[in-house]
Amino acid sequence: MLQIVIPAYNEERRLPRTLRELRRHVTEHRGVLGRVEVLVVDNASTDRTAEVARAADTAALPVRVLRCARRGKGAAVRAGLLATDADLVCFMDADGATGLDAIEAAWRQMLLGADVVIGSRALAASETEARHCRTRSVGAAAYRRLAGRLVPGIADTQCGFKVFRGSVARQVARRLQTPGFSFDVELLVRLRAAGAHVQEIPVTWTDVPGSTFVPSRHGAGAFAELARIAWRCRALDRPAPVAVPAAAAIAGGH
Ligand SMILES: Nc1nc2c(ncn2[C@@H]2O[C@H](COP(=O)(O)OP(=O)(O)OP(=O)(O)O)[C@@H](O)[C@H]2O)c(=O)[nH]1
Ligand SMILES: [Mg+2]
Repeated sequence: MLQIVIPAYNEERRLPRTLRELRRHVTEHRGVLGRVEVLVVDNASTDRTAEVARAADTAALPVRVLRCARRGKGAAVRAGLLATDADLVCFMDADGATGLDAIEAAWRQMLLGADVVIGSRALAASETEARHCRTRSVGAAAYRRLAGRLVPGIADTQCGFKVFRGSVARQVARRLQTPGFSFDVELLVRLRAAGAHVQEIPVTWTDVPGSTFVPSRHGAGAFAELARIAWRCRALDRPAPVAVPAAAAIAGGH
């Protein structure tokens, strides 16, 4: 069974289409994926996020809604991963920005021995359609440089699509402390330190309007979280960087 965690904050507009597409995709790939279940993690949404999620609950794709008392994407993903019990778990964003073929691609990598497969918008074969403003692009480049020092060799730490062996996800989620958007970096630092085999795969990524990441509101916090992660994880061993083709690292991240 595959359990998919979707953190959702005020996603009444974007979530229904994502769940519809997911249901269609899962139905088409039932033979490979087997049973699939969605856990939507909502915290303090002020719109109808929980209602639209419950309305999408079907036999073809069961959808459960979890509440998370702590605010932030990181806190929500952590709560979602800890609520899983499947052998294969994943998290993805409510906006459906990552093409769903990544699920089968990730599954193939798991069969080849990966413990964790992370979507990347920064590999040569990634297809991305970025439409971020200039301020955000400059901020994203600086962020990538700093994040890259914490997890060398990973081209895109921030893509909202990551797949795990269930036991690995739950083990690392227990330790996660970053509540905001930088939690992916802490996750990757801890996975590295635990010796997990992390494989980055190219994804197709489409910018979906309505982002909950507002650079003026969340940008500074994301950088501050990186500093805290560096401090907290300073004692963890960092195994050798994974090999990523040099020409591949071109974009990605906040
Ligand atoms: N539960 C919960 N989910 C959140 C919170 N903040 C963001 N999210 C979710 O995190 C996911 C990613 O957020 P997006 O709004 O797509 O932002 P992003 O992908 O980081 O940035 P873009 O590149 O602009 O899409 C979405 O599913 C959001 O609903 C939060 O505080 N709580
Ligand atoms: Mg997004």
